[in-house]
Amino acid sequence: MPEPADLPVTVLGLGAMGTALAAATVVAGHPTTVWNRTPGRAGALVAGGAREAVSVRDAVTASPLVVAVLLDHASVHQTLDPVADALAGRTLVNLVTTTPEESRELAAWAGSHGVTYLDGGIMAVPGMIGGPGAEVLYSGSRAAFDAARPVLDTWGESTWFGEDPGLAPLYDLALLAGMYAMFAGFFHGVAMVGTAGVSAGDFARRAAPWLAAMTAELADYADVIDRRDYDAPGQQSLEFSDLSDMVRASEEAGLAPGVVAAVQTLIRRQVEAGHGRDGFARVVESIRTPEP
Ligand code: FVH
Repeated sequence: MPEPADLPVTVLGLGAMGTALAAATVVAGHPTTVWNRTPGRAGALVAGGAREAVSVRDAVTASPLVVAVLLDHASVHQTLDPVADALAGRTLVNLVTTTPEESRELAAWAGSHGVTYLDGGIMAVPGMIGGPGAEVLYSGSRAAFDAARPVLDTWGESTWFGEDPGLAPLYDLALLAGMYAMFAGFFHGVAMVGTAGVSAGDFARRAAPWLAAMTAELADYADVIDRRDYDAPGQQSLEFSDLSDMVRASEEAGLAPGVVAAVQTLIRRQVEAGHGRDGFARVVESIRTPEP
C-alpha cells in the first residue's frame, strides 16, 4: 500500500479546476501525472514535479487513481471510451459537474469495464482548492473513497454520502440551486434600488447581513417540510407572502419581474388550490408537482 503522501494520481483535464487540483496533489507529494486535450497547459505543474502524459492511455495507465476534471459528461465519454480497457482495475473519480442520472450512467459504464467509480461534486472555486472552506462531496464506492482519501483530502474537506453515485451530484446541484436563486434575488434587488440611483455596492452592504440573518429560518422551514405540517400555528401564511407588490413595483420601474414573478407563481398555485392560510414553506409542493 502506498504511504499517505505517496499515492500516484492522474488528473485528466487542465482547465482552471483540473490545474488547481493537480497543483494540490503535487504540493502534497503525490506522484502526479497530468493530461490535457490541448497541449501546453501543463508547464507550471511539470515545473513543480508533475509528469505530463503523452496520451490519454499513457495518463490512465500511470496511476491506480484517475481523476476526470473535464468540461461535461460528454467529454468524459469522448476521452475515456477509447481507453476503457486501460482503465480496468483502476479507480475513476469523476469531478465533472453532471446530473445524477449522468453520474449513474457513467458508474454503470465504469462497472461494465471493471473500473471502480467514485463521483465528486466540488463545492469550491479553483482558488479555494487546498485552502479553508473548500469541500468536495462524494458518492459511489466507499472502498474507493477510503483508499483515495490521502489524495482527496489535499483538495478540501471530503464527505461521502452513500453508494448511489448520483447522490453527490444531487447535493451539488441542489446546493447550487439555492445559491443561484439567492444571487438572482440579490441582482433583482440591485436593479430595483438602482432605479433610485443606489449603487450595487451600497445595496450589497445592506443585503449581506439581511440574507445571512434570514438563513436562520432554514431549519424551521425544513422542520415544517419534513413533517408536512404546513398548517402548524405561528407560520407566515401564503396569503401574507403574496408578492404582487414586489412584481408591480418592478414593472412600474420598467424592470423584468421574472425572478420575483416566478416565486409569486409558486405561491399562487398553492393559494388557488385552497392552501392560502398554510405556511410559506408549502411552496415546496408547487415545485414537487410541476404544472402539466
Ligand atoms: N471552475 C469552477 O469554479 C467550477 C467549480 C465547481 C466544479 N466545476 C466543474 O469542474 C469541471 C472543470 O471545470 P474547469 O473550471 O476546469 O473548466 P475549464 O477551465 O473550462 O476546463 C475544461 C477542461 O475540459 C477539457 N475539455 C473540454 N472538452 C473536452 C473534450 N471533448 N475532450 C477532452 N477534454 C475536453 C478542456 O480541455 P482543452 O479545451 O484545454 O483542450 C479543459 O481541460 C467542469 O465540469 C465544471 O463544471 C468547476
